Amino acid sequence: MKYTFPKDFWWGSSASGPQTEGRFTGDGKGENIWDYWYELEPEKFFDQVGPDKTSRVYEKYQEDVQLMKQIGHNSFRTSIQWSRLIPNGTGTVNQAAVDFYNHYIDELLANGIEPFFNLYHFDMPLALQEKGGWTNRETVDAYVTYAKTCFELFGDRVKKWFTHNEPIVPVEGGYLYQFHYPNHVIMEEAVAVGYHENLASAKAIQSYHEMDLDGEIGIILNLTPSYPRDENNPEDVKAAQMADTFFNRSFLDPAVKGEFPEELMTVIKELDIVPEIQEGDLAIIKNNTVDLLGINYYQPRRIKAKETPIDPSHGPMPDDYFDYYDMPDKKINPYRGWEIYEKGIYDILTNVRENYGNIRCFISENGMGVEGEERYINEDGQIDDDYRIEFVTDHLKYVHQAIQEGTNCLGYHMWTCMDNWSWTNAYKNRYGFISVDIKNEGKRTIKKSGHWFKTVAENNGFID
Ligand code: BGP
Repeated sequence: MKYTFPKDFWWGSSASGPQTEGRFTGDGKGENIWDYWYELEPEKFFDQVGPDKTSRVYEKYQEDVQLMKQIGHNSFRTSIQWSRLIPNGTGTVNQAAVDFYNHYIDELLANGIEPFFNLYHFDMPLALQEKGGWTNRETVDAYVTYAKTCFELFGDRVKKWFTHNEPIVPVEGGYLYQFHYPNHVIMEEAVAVGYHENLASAKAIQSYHEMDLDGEIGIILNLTPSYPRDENNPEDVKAAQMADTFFNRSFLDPAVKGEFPEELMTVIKELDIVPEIQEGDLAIIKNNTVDLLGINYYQPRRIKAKETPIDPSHGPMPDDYFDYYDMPDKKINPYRGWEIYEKGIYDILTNVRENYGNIRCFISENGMGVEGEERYINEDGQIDDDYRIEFVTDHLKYVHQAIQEGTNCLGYHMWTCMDNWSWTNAYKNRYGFISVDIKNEGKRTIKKSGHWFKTVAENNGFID
């Protein structure tokens, strides 16, 4: 069957500043929480590879843009590193960073690749984290100033902006489940972080629209769908709805509808952990919803009613309201430990169509991290990653189906272009269309999937 996508579909990939740029003498970048955590506990990072050693895009961006072009990209997303542009989070702008992002943007445009820029990808400047990071309302003001600086500097050429990538992840990682600095387990702080991220997003959207820059601004959310163990068991269904409320609707509802879910407000009121909501905040959130929604999808969330006792060693947690369900016989990516469930992407797109006004959206991340890919190197030195081609094909079929049914989905960006630094997993699992040999000055080689993606982009679809 032939799968053809809408005209001008965005074919490309996504990445982030902290995972790709690296640090270089004289680049003027300030410290962020990743630089700092790595200094404190390098052993927490796979093979002790830290954020300074990422894929060297800071010096290789020209070569990279050529490679993107070779694999058929018409668009590409990355993020500005706040701590590169404004090393202390507030105050002086780093001219070397302005030059770098200007050159990078110009290079993309000159090669027919539309730059999509995100403002925040898990990378809080250390100076602001020392004052509480997103738990502190002052960070919202600092972020809005940073956002406006970016719009002023680059908004003449960048026409697709995003306020956050996966803003639930700093909530989960930093304040509930200990996989981001500062590794607290305090739900009251987690709620404040989520609230301030939402408010910061709405305020940045407001500023962007006021500047009348002839582009659009959205947010990128990981809309991991929650499936109950048994659809006919009301307790399982309720538990799945709670997980959905905590992890998806806490950002999706304010971003698209301008309001927090009632179920979420009820729970945080019961727990007495409502953040400080100042006069006018809710009106700002209501009146400044997104123009465009980026959807990251990797895996589903399988949920059952709470069966295990609540852990008394800490205060309340979202998972006091549900348990994870280990579904037998699921398809799994063993390297990342994530279930592969292709239809999840269709379910998200359908939900967005039916319940979120069919807002303009696109798949902003989807992909498969595999360890030890060098064992698939063929005699020409290319990695034959047929599993990745299969993964993308199977997901694209469901994206196609959702579009046929009317979903306003405008593109597909794979995570990622070049293999990059995956936080504490560093370079363990590789996601790219292009391999990066970190032991050999970051040498790039296009994988089989990269060549395949070019044909998909050129044909605006594929036959299968
Ligand atoms: C997403 C993030 C990316 C990227 C990807 C892969 O959640 O937006 O930054 O890292 O996941 O996941 P991981 O790096 O955890 O393997």
